[in-house]
Amino acid sequence: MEPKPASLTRWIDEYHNGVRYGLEGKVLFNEKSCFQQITFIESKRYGTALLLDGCWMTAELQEKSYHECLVQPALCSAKNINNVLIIGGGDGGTARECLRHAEVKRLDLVEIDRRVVELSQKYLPTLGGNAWTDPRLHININDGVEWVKNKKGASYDVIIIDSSDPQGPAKGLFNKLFFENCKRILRSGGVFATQSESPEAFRKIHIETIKTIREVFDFADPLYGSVPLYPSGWWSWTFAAMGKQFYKEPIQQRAQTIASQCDIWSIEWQTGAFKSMPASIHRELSQ
Ligand code: SPD
Repeated sequence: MEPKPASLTRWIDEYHNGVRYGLEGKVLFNEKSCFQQITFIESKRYGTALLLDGCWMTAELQEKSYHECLVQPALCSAKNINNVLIIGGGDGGTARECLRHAEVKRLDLVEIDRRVVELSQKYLPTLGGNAWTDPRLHININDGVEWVKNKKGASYDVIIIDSSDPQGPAKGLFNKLFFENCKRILRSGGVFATQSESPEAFRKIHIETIKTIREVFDFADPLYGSVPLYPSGWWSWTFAAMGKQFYKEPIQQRAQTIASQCDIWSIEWQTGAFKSMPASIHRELSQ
């Protein structure tokens, strides 16, 4: 194959704590929205990828290692999944995973930055796929913190927080008041899910997030997986519920219809991922 001219491709990196995480590629689009710097790149290894404020969010050829792990433990285990809420998730990947379930009747997606939705539809169309035209999807360009604050109680069966790191527009999605409002609007038998950062690269935030969610819900547990694009490549998602750990008991029939088309998620994978908490984090959470 002919080598590409050097001017077209270069290393594009996220810098974090003295380490850089990069892809070889070229910038397709770059814009400063009202909220953040939005960049799409074309990479050799993972196809089109999105950065917000210089941090990797997703890439078309590895997004499933994030979106399946955030969505399926919750959607396969909540008592009902009629009404689902996503906060963030403007690239559409989380919505697509939710709408694979025929039982979902309504999906509210609340994204603060309209441009992330518009540009993801243009540059990353495979992420949202058919979700963008699914009549069950209702896109609300709004602040997720305000949305959960203003919502009446018992509104959703599943609440999913698909945020960026806790700075800029996502800062308010990691605090106790926000989690309390999520609990207030979650129906009985419901499951709350959030991305909870890396146990290595964002260790302090990771531990604080789990501790705070545990102060609010009866049960909260992280599961661990791998998202090669993100700092350290080692990532976590935390699930919470009232009454019992619904998220640890997937409903077989629901799970079976989904699992055959998953890249990562399966009941077996999930069981192992919930058991893979690093020993030192286990000790710290027990203090
Ligand atoms: N450090 C990056 C964390 C980003 C998690 N959310 C990604 C959004 C993908 N839908």
